[in-house]
Amino acid sequence: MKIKKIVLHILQMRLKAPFSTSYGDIHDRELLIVEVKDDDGAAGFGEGVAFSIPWYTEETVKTTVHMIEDFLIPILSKTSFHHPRELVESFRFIRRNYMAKAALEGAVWDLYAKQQNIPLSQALGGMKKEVEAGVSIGIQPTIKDLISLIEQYQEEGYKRVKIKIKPGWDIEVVKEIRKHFPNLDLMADANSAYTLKDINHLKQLDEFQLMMIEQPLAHDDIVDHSKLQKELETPICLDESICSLEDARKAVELRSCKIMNIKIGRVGGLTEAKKIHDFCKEQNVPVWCGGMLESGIGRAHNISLATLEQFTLPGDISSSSKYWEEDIIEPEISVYNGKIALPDSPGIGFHVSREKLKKYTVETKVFTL
Ligand code: OSB
Ligand code: MG
Repeated sequence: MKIKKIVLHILQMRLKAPFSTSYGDIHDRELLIVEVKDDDGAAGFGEGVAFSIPWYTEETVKTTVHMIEDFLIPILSKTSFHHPRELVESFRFIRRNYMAKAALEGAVWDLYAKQQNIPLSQALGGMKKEVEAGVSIGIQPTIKDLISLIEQYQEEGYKRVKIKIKPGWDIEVVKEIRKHFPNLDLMADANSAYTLKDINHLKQLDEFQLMMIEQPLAHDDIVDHSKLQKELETPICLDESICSLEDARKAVELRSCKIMNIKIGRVGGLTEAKKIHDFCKEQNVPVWCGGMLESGIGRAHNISLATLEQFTLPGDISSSSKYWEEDIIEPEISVYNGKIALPDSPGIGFHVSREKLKKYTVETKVFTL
């Protein structure tokens, strides 16, 4: 494959409503769209999922742009390769910076699938024609607000709900939700808000049949999670702690979790994500696809990945309208009866609207290779 030109589009998009987690509130989404072009003018798109602030992992929009511009593009310009899976090896001597690698690799995967004239899902080996949707609801001002949001999402067809929890917004909230929705597929994400000192507190969750508790302890921990899982009936799902196949192997070996959340950006791209998927399949660990408040481009990558077999649980994959007044892809992503149908056009399968891309762009950087 020969990449001729790379364009970095830095966008600023306002969320419909602030998204609140144990860390704080997000009102605006600064995001990076990577576009790669070949000799024939075909374009592939990827999305950088880092935030403006390094609260989730250490990366930010600025660090991803820096990494892509000063390290990854120079490598790409000197590398000859036939398949996007070869990029992991070329990028290996750059430590971590997974979201930067994933953004560029993702654009190359889309371009590759378009050159082959096949959907990205097929290029990855996915067989599903639709994927199960799920919704992630941020911390709300009151439990009443949360209950009415859950009702609203159920009306829209969502069958699985994830809520965000933190100390002071956990046991009572889950208890109240269970009263209203005894059979709802419900899970809770703590984004590292607890420590091992909270074992007895977290044990109170065991009576509410949660599908899982996501990342209760430190963002980089697998040892304490293993101790916690021994004490908890509720399955632990790891998110922040899993940044590579090696991390996944260690977490399974230590029994630090029973379920894994796979995010393309967090693990350095689709190639590594697929490796983690394959490993979890071998180990009988169910996986699901996480979300990062992406635009439709990132979401389209997530949908393609989730067509792989071991994605047996609904992911944080929701409609474009969950976060955006207007998405930058056409058609927008829609949920019908709790599912999202795979488009059948080549690559990510959605058309990127130049007009909308431009409308939200605050900065553009162009590189000719
Ligand atoms: O921990 O899964 C998370 C959003 C931003 C950063 C981290 C997380 C999330 C979500 C929302 O839970 C998932 C989504 O709908 O994109
Ligand atoms: Mg999470």
